[in-house]
Amino acid sequence: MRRKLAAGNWKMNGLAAQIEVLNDLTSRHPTPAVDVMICPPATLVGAAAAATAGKPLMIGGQDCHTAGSGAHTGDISAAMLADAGAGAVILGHSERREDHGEDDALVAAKTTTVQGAGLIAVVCVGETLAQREGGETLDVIKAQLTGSIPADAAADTLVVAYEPVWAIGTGKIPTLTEIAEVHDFIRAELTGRFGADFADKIRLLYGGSVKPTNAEEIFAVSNVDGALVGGASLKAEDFSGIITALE
Ligand code: G2H
Repeated sequence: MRRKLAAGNWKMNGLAAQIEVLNDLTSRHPTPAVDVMICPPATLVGAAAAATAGKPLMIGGQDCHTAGSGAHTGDISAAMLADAGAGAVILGHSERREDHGEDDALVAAKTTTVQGAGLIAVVCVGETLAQREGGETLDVIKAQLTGSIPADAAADTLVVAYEPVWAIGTGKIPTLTEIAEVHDFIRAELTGRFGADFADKIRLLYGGSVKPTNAEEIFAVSNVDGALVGGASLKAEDFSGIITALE
């Protein structure tokens, strides 16, 4: 069975004092029944890994370069994140796709790099509001999955996050039926492309305005194996409620 995963994405939030949230979380959940991950900004990855060493809370990055090292000013490699103590990297988040023009081919290349560095790749897909209203959701998801997950992807280090762009940070979420439709579709697509053994291992996270108050109903949806949480991962009390709802 797939172990559930509560993943927090701090985005571009958090100075040194934010590490206290990790201490609070590990105190509240010394032996969580689900996997717990926090992806702080790159500046805090080392401190976050040090604060959670030996504790059941994985630290992840929010992006990385395709190359292992080299002349790429301002970038960070998967090997550097691993060296700092990260165990995973979020890839292809819609904010990266929008702010930095990341396309599926780049996300696929990053997925290969991240898995090659021994880290978990959390690959994000999701439709815009215009695409949903135009009835294109499943076509968009299919294209993003096909383009962003390389043919030689490893099942053991792959997580897929469905994040409808219009639900991110807006307080709006799709209906539970809509979430089920997309998650079932993603599982079926992975099965069709990689086979059932592969697809059954992949945790499918829902992301977009997940809060302690809506987590339980979202986690009851078919093929939802956890959540990728932005705003509600910044406070220990909120994220703790989401972990508890998943347990
Ligand atoms: C979606 C999510 C975290 P939020 O981006 O990845 O953010 O929970 O704030 O909508």
